[in-house]
Amino acid sequence: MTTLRDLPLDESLASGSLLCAGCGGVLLTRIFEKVLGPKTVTVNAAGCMSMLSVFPFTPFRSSWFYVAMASAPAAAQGIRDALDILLKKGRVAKEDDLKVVVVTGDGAAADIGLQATSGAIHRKLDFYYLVYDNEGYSNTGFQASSSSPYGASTKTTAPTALLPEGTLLDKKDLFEIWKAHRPPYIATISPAYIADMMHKIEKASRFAGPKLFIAHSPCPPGWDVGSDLVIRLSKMAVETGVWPLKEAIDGQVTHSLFMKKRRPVEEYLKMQGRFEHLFSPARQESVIQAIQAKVDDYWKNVTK
Ligand SMILES: Cc1ncc(C[n+]2csc(CCOP(=O)(O)OP(=O)(O)O)c2C)c(N)n1
Ligand code: SF4
Ligand SMILES: [Mg+2]
Repeated sequence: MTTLRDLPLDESLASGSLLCAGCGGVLLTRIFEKVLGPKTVTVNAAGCMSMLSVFPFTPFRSSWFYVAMASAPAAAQGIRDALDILLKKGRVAKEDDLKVVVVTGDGAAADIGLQATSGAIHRKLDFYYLVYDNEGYSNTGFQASSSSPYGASTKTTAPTALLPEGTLLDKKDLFEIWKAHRPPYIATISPAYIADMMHKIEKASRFAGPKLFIAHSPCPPGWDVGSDLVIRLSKMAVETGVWPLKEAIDGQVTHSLFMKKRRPVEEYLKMQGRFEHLFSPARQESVIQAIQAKVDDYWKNVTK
């Protein structure tokens, strides 16, 4: 019998999942795994990506470890420590060593798992940390997370007559939170810029210690966007300046793409139903301008 494990990685991740067509998170996870190669152990915090492996099937070529939302970095520490002990005792050969990779959603990364993450970075744990940032609790019906952007409608911030704007809270800046811990490598990535992503993974692999990747990850049902528009939307996020592509090596930030001229953020917002209330039935000019101002404010100090 052919199982998903027998299929090449590409086919199995595309065909085997219970996940939605066009899921940005799946695309990112697939490429990430592919670039890192089979000698990895993936530690998966509860969320949509944990639906990829449903016993007895798994699309992963390598080991996969499912863990509670709050605890992925702690589990990664245990696995890294176990591998190091086995290597030291000669029970695992150096060439059989595994890269430890946390795959997590933004809810786990920015909310309930932040404490465990902070501890792991502080201890200089040698691991990769991939956040597929779909800006909400997608797996449970798209409630707001602290990574949901200002003005967005989610299950828990749906516009009402009293609060027509959607959420008025700003997206938590996970990049800066990580940077304050001084890890060797941090980057943002996008499914519309795969070469940039591959280049960054390769670069990160030269460093021992915590390595963060925050990925723009459109969620077609949560963001109310067509599955066929996901890559175009991710490109628009970069071209409007909403999603800066950057990296920080030992705290020094550089942008991989610096645009002299950015598109208006409105072009990005209008592609998604989660921002529809900003344009219909009446245009909420002050909210749209506030979103544009936040993006302009970010870029005004960027020189490299
Ligand atoms: C402590 C705890 N609370 C709630 C849940 C239910 N739960 C499972 S997945 C999930 C959403 C996680 O959001 P995120 O990390 O952003 O991943 P996504 O669902 O977006 O893939 C929730 C709330 C849980 N597993 N554990
Ligand atoms: S709900 Fe969103 S994040 Fe979850 S599988 Fe579907 S598209 Fe992906
Ligand atoms: Mg999420």
